[in-house]
Amino acid sequence: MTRSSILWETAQRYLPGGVNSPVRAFRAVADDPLFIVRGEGAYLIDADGQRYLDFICSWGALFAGHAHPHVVARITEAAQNGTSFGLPTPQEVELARTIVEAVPSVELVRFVNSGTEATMSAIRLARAVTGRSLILKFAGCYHGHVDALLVAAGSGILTFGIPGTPGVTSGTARETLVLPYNDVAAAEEAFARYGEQIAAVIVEPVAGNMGVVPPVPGFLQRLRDLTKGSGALLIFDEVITGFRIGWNGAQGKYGVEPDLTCFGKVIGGGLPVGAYGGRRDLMAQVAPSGPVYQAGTLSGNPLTMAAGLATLELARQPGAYERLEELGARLERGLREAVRLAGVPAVVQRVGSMLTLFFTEAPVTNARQAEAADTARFAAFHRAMRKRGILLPPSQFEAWFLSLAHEEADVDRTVAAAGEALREVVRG
Ligand code: KE4
Repeated sequence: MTRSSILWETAQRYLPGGVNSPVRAFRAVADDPLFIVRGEGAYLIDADGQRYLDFICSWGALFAGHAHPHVVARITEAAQNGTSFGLPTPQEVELARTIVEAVPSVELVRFVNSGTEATMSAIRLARAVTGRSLILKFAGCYHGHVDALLVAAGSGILTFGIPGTPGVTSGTARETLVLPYNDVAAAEEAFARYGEQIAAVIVEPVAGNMGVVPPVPGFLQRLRDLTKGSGALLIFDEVITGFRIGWNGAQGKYGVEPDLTCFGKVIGGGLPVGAYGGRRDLMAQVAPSGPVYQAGTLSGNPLTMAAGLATLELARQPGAYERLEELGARLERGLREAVRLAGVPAVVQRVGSMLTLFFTEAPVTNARQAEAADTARFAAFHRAMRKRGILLPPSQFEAWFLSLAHEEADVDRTVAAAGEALREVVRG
């Protein structure tokens, strides 16, 4: 018995499904999960001493790579002063200022402890300031496990949502409309029919949770125009893309300013974090400056703030994003060539340092096309890559991430392994 298999057996005795988040159970790739004991730069080491080149990067949070000395030093220094005070600290003011100065649409920001809390708070604020109830989201976009956003599309494109999981009531789901991503006509129809009832549209400006699906030209701007025209708010869920695809996030890349933005992952440098922010007149409605209640014992935690500040200091170094763009492009080129040589129907979709290899013929622009991917073939590919010491996110519908710790040699090794793994998968 390996240490990992003993841990896996034990974990299932104490944790639902043996994990603290479903995707970590590796069910989508029909494999046993890893138990990680250490991270080093672009690498993870499991309980049996196996080293893996890591493309999960804690689902995008580890922008600077694992255990970066600068990040560890800042967390250690903060920890030596105490872990939490439940009172304001200088670090939260400093990180808030960094975010406000980096993202033009954000004039005030509030820290919370997860992306879920960020989106939950943002839609509560939107409903409060508009006095409306309806939320519009897009199939394939994930915004955390908020009841109002764990909603599946109704029977027709313009029918209200149905609970996406047991425990979400039909009453809650009925206040959420779910449309196809990148479908401008459907969004126009929804606003024509329900515009006056819509409190907010929430969207991943680059989808990462159906695999990487970029916005088609004009999609985000159309959402901006439709929301402005109807008095609804536009919320960008930049929990993944914030400080990941650029210093100004997806809104900077695509030139569309939302009313509210949700952040997570990178701004906490691997410690629990979320944040929501936006126009001053909106955020000023949040308690205690306004009536919209939201609170959190560990919000703005000094260790998280220290990790976030250290990570953003590394991100804003000259050339950081250019380097990630070069590595991402190198990986994309290499994977496309490997797919061509193996003769496998697959597409590679990338924005900056986040990408997905879909086992499907045609480009993916929405959830229905993503769901057409051959998930069994992805699972076989994932296992073949793991066997070669390359750790991909254990689901076809996730993004691979590069960090500042990845190097050209890591990318070239991954491309070579992918060539072998694809040939193995094709042989079946
Ligand atoms: P958390 O509550 O997990 O911190 O964030 C929720 C969330 C919100 N918005 C977006 C765009 C997100 O991607 C997420 C969380 N992402 C997933 C992976 N794609 C987290 C991994 C997991 O659930 O274990």
